Amino acid sequence: MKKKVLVTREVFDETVAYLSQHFDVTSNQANVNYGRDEMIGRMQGKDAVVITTSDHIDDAVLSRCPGLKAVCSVGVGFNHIDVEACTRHGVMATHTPGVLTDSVADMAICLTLATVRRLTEGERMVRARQWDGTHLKQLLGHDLHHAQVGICGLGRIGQTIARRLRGFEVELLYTDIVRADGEVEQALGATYLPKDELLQRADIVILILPYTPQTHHYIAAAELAKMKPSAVLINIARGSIVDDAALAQALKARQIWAAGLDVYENEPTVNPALFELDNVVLSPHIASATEPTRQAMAMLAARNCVAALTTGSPPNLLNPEVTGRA
Ligand code: 8YV
Repeated sequence: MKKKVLVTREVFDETVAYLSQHFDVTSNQANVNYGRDEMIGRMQGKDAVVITTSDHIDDAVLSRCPGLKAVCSVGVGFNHIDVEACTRHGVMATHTPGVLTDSVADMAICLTLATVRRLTEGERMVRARQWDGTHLKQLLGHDLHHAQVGICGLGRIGQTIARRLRGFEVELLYTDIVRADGEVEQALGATYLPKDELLQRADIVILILPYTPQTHHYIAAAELAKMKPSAVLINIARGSIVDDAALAQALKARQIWAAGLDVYENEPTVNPALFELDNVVLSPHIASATEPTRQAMAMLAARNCVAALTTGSPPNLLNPEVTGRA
């Protein structure tokens, strides 16, 4: 009997074809947005499920899917999976690190430039046919080159962003729960600062750290108050790392100069206060959204799934303490 696998969201045909070589696959190429109960219903009787960051896997879901052996997420972030609950239920949990690092780093630079150079404001003005020609003081922005840029989270993606920024001759600052090795700091030309000092000094603050109970509202009213009035905040990590309401207030009051967001507290719902503001760039969680990268992410998740249900020791396993019940 072929093992049964559910794919909860639309993936690439190649991904489904690859999985179908190994398993009896139920896919969702129509990309129907299953509600929670329907998703659980479809997961029942399956050996594994391939999910995205929009699917939440917790104890309640796992309790209703006793036969499940693996949860394979398409994405590097895993705050949508209760990994400890997976371990309690003997379910392997995997993610797809590495394959998206470069695309997400590119997007960090893209969002930073779009924000400091007010690109979307200008684009809106042109589209609204309100552009009446070039003026010397029109849409004046800030420079990325030679700025003091502070990266919060110097993991794989944070370090790749740092390398990208070298071309802009920035002064590179960083903070993280764990200080990087001296060689890494030297290679990147990055100066470690405690969080508050970084917030006080940076012209541009880029958030690229994992979302955990410890990083919930890592940036809230108190932190925004420490930042320069000319500062720019870029969030390319997870929405709830920033208190959106406090950010909207700080932007409205020009307590900080601008922000660029690719993620939001209650995605896809966006705090309506942000819509009223010109000094915020709003992108719809597309940091890894390039054809080759999303293809690679989907295939890596599929390979994790095949390994989980065959060898019981998939690469990219978030809970190695779970021995595979292949
Ligand atoms: C998602 C992401 O994968 O990888 C992550 O953690 O947030 C994105 O790349 C994407 O939203 C699809 O799930």
